[in-house]
Amino acid sequence: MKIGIIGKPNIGKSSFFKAATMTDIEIQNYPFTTIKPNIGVAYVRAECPAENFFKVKCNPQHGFCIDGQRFVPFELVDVAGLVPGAAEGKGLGNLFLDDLSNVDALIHIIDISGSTNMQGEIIEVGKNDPVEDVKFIEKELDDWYFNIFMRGKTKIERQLRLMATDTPVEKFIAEHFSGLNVREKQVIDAITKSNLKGKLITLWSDDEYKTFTKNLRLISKPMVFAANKIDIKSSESNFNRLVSTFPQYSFIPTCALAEIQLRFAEKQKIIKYVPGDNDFQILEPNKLTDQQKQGIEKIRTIMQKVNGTGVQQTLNFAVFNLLKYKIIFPGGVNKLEDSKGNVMPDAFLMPPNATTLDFAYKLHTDFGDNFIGAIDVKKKQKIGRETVLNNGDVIEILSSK
Ligand SMILES: Nc1nc2c(ncn2[C@@H]2O[C@H](COP(=O)(O)OP(=O)(O)OP(=O)(O)O)[C@@H](O)[C@H]2O)c(=O)[nH]1
Ligand SMILES: [Mg+2]
Repeated sequence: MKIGIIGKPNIGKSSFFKAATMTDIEIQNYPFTTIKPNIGVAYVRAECPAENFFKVKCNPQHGFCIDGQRFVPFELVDVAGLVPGAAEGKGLGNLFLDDLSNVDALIHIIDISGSTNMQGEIIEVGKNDPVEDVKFIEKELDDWYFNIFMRGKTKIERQLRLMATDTPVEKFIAEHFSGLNVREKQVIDAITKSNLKGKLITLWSDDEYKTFTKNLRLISKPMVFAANKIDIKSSESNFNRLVSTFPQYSFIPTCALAEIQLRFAEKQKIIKYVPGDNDFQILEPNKLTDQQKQGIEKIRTIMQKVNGTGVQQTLNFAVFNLLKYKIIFPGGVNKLEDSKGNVMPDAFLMPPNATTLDFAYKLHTDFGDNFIGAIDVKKKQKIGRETVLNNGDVIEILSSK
């Protein structure tokens, strides 16, 4: 599972990425700092059953666990900034959207303070309207899908003519969009949502092509908005305006800069901070200058206002709310350790409809092929191969080998 970061230049995409992945990448206060994509590991935060349910200490082999909060890894991608007209080659163009073609969801970062213009140049705070930022990125993404569709339309129509009349069009459309990770089910949903069910593709109007590709984009690349730079004045009124202008979207106030500072201070053991918490504790007040103390208290004030820095909240929203993924832990009724004695060492992100059998295959092909049953370890109950798993389940797979 992979999530991409998108937005216009110079609004904090790489800062968000750096905070989430703790990798040392370039961040500057001018547009187009990032050209080549940054790819890294970010984490989703969830209750760890080891500490919270079984009351034992765990030893994660991937990700980590702090105070009963498990951090499970997934891939995050940060790309160059988009500017209006990117589809026609403005700015760096939109070729780098290819770097986002196989992501499952997008985090759209906005400068909520309105202190960057459409090209990402610094302007007076509040002079740019973030509502326009939402609109133009949507247009660029819609153009991206529309242009891909139009390039393949003739081929899709030809394929349909060659096939039996009842061959479903979604098969060919999904094939055409396979580079963007689009699945047949998503094409069917987009056709239904566009009221085009049963209408021959050759009879679709230009507007219907547009509606369909927009819906396909929304379904196959669901998006959450991070309203970044919430620490700057005038952000609050902009935030409220965005929420009322786009009631259909989800906006999370973020301060990527604060999250970077907190994670660094935590690394240096100056503070105790668990990513996603809405507060932190200063461990070594003597190590801080008055100025540093003031700075860190300013961060606390922002966190209290918007319930944390918003970075972890946005990552969690993308994984659990947009994609509806679930975290499943392998374990045994009689034994929570692996062969090396690590307690609940693994945690897997599974798609929404994943069954016990899917999980068996995720663990090992042999477990899937030789599946004879499974146990819900928390409930100590047998479950069937077709049982759809719940977030936080601990599952033991029984196999004949
Ligand atoms: N005040 C404030 N500044 C921020 C925040 N997040 C990022 N910045 C600043 O915004 C500027 C741009 O940050 P980047 O992370 O490089 O932005 P970007 O969107 O990756 O920029 P490009 O790669 O050029 O498109 C830097 O000066 C950051 O320090 C924030 O939450 N608050
Ligand atoms: Mg960048």
